[in-house]
Amino acid sequence: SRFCSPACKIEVPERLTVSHEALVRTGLAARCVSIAVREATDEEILLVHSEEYLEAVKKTPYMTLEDLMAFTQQYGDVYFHPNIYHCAKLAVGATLQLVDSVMTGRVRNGIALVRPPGHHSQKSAASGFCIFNNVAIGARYAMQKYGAKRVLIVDWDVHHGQGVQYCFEDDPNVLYFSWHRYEHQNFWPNLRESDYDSVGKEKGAGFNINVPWNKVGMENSDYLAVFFHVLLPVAYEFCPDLVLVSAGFDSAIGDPEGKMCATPDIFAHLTHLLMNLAGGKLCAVLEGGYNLTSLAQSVCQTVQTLLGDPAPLPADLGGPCESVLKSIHCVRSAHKQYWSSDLPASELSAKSLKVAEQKTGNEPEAQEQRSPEEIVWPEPPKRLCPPVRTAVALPEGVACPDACKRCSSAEAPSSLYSLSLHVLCECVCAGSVCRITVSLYILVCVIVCRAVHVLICVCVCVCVCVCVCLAPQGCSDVAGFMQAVLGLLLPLGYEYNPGLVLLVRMPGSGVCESVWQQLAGLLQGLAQGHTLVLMQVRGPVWVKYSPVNWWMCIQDQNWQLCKCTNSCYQQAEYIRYS
Ligand code: Q9C
Ligand code: ZN
Repeated sequence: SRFCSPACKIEVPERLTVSHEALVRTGLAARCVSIAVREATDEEILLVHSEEYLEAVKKTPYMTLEDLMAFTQQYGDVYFHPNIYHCAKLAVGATLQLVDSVMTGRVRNGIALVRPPGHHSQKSAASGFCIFNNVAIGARYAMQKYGAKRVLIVDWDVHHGQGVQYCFEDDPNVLYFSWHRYEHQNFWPNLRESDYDSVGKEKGAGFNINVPWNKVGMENSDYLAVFFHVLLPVAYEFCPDLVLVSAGFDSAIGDPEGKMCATPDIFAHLTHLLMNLAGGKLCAVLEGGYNLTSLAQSVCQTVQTLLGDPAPLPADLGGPCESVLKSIHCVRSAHKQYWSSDLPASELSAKSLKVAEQKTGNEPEAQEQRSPEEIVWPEPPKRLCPPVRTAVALPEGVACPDACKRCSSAEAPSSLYSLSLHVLCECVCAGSVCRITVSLYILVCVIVCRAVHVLICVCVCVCVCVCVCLAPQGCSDVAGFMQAVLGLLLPLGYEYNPGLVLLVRMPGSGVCESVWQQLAGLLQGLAQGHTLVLMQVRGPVWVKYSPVNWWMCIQDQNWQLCKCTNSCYQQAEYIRYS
């Protein structure tokens, strides 16, 4: 239309309709609670923006087209349609309704599908399709209204949310993380301050984290590597009360702005990895995303994970590319003095480094020659949606934990019990051959005895065990333990892509409950959530596993994923975990 300048052609209403239609079509919308939107008040908008700017925007619905043009030209890559003030107030209002719902505990988490986006807008300026800074206002609102002490903002949009950075750069209560296409400052918004060395100012030094993508075509393994080696160690140390996600999906494959190659299913993992923070309080707010197919798929992956369904198997991950390793190294160096997570970048998993070496220098730039419309990728496969989250096999007299389904003694197979112990015993003998006939990859993580000893046994097919010991310092070293989990165990696990995660918690392992829960939660991003946990509590050994479908398979001693279908569930009346 005549309101649309070329720069804004891609920020279209269909972005919301296709996303919502996809949620309805896949049955995900029906599993969500819809929250009514409202307009934000002036007072709320003024949490971030100046009075002059708000008053100026307020006048735009009444301006002539010429005046609108002139008004627009003060800013970069943004357009003022006569309706946009109204829409922008609704976008902020929807974000705040979500923050209310999550902070009051009405819902655990959620996503606000809004337009216009917000992360580029500043105190007194619109920018990059953004009028009001939805997420920044959301953060201030959560702190003011609910007393949130620390808010983490994760900006996975492909652009730098400079508006959010400016808003919080001297504020140690808001940790802002953004990765963004940068290409050594050659990509919009071409700011010097989008580079890794903008770490925040004064009291806020260390609370602004920029990860520049200096090449296009970044893949799933690049995104995960940045989460494992940069964001998550700091996020865990920061210990937020609330996580806000500037959820732009222009970082997904097929996007004309981002030109990246990460597939929509990666957002299931990114979401999962953030869901253990802040007691699960997570509000995602839509920012960019301009390939309608990729956008809708990515939104569905995010929502399905927020609903609690296990993440899909990560497809064929390598290590991060050389350019990303450099960025990771630079960011970690710049932040070293502010955070205790100071593993040097050279301790990235050996395999990652090897892959990176092989790639050095001669990155194919194939995607660059293709126009985004020509890029094709398979539709993400249907994900598991197990009706029971956690089943437990308990000795008599031990109470069933909340939200778990107890297996009756008939269901709790002694064969499972002995088989699992057998697996354990075989794996504990480092380097010995696993004699069980397992055709799936199994990632075994064993925590043994007094000193915190993490033993990761990776059983490759039928035989070989690879064992790694780390963090033997003892139980007080929670930070060291989490570092080992994030910096080594998870990257290894994701590359290895097991079909089952077997977790063994020995008594007196010294791992405190909260750290144990984090470990178990994080590892459930692997193997489509198929986790088998062996625990010993005061004497009798008992077994806890999740999702439920595993005992059936193991009871059969057949170990076939395909056996874990709905027919398993029908044999017992399982409760539904909400
Ligand atoms: N090739 C968000 O994603 N540049 N904003 C457009 C046209 C501005 C993106 C240049 C991109 C702004 C929220
Ligand atoms: Zn963007």
